[in-house]
Amino acid sequence: MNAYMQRVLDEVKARNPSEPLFLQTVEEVFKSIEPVVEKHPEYEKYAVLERLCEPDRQVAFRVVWTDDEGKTHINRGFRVQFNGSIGPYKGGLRFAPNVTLDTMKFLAFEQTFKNSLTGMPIGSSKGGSDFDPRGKSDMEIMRFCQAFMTELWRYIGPDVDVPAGDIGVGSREIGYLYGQYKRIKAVWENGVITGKGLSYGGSLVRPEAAGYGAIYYLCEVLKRFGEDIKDKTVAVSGFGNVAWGVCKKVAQMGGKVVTISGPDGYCYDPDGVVTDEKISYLLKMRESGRDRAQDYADKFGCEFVPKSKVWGVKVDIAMPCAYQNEIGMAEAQQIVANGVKYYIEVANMPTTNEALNYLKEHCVVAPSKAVNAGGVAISALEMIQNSMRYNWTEEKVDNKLHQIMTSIYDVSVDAAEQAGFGYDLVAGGNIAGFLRVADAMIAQGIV
Ligand code: 2IT
Repeated sequence: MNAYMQRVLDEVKARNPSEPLFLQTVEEVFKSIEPVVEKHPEYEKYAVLERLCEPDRQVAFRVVWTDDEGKTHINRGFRVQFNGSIGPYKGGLRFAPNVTLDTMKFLAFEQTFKNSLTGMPIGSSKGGSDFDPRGKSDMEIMRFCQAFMTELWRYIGPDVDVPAGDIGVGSREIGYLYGQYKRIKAVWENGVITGKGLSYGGSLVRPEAAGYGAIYYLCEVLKRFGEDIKDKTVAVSGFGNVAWGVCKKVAQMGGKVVTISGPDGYCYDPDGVVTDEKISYLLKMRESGRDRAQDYADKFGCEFVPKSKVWGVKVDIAMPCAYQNEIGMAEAQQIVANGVKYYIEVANMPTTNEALNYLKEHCVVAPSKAVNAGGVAISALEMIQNSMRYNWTEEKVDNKLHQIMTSIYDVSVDAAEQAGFGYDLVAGGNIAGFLRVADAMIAQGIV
């Protein structure tokens, strides 16, 4: 690695001794952007990489709430505002027991590149809490969301930082969070949060956006190899919002998602998650708060494999839609051994760096930063609609999503080729995302 990049990487490591996830994504990005950093000596002069790797600010706060029995609980809340050079900070909120500052930092760092790739004016952030939504009543969820927003509101705003959902934060939580923001500020700042319900400023297609966008991107990849999605089998992990959108779009296009999974194991459905009933059942499973994949197998009479991941199933396309680092070397070897030709990351950073390098040697690999950018892209369109106080039709939003995903694919292919990587969607996504942010940072001076 070039001397400047090595020095910055050493500094980042020294400054983040207990943030392995954050270091993982920084190392992965640095590998891709080396040729463009070599070409631009001004990046070193203006300390672009140093600034790129240190968040603008990070807040941590106590969240105190009471359960239905009147017992008091304490959780930790976070918001990491990483890079504000191309627009107001933008990124989701994750409620899950394993959330730490490290989780927030890696997600916010990835968001910098993702949001830049969308071509929309959005900076990067991420937030959340180590609150575990599993088994909580509706009123407990509401009180938690209100307590969380009672701290968060002072750091956000439609032109400041705009949260949305992520794991554990769906339309119900967004509603409670928005309601509390409005109550505290006594204003209708509709664009302060995205993923809202349609009755109070949400955008059509936002719930499906991450999954649909992933499939639009996948279609571009398949096109390059003279293939399409019809009759292809797809392995999906997870059964949340993103997996749901993927199943729905794959079914519409004549393909078949044959697996879903949860922390308890995976379901193998050779007929595919293709009917309306099956696809809507995924939503019910999520709403139930049980976090249990076996419910699907019980309901539709298909095979359930406890305590296992889906990657042993033979399919054409693998699409991890669950959690970070769910694919390490062992899983990557299974995927390759099964002859999977397309490895399309959808969840944020689902692959360890070692596994990612291995997969790149054997399959066509697409990176989550680009593939799942449809979610935040439609969030940006929701902000536009809110500022106009006017809503676009489903067709219009869906067309824009399609265009944005095609453009992300195209700019990634071009960027990788120009930097000498050949057809490398991982490198291309990182480079294209980086260049726009670096340009804006230099233009705005040392800040
Ligand atoms: O990871 C992501 O891009 C999201 N959870 C969506 C963020 C957003 O602001 O819509």
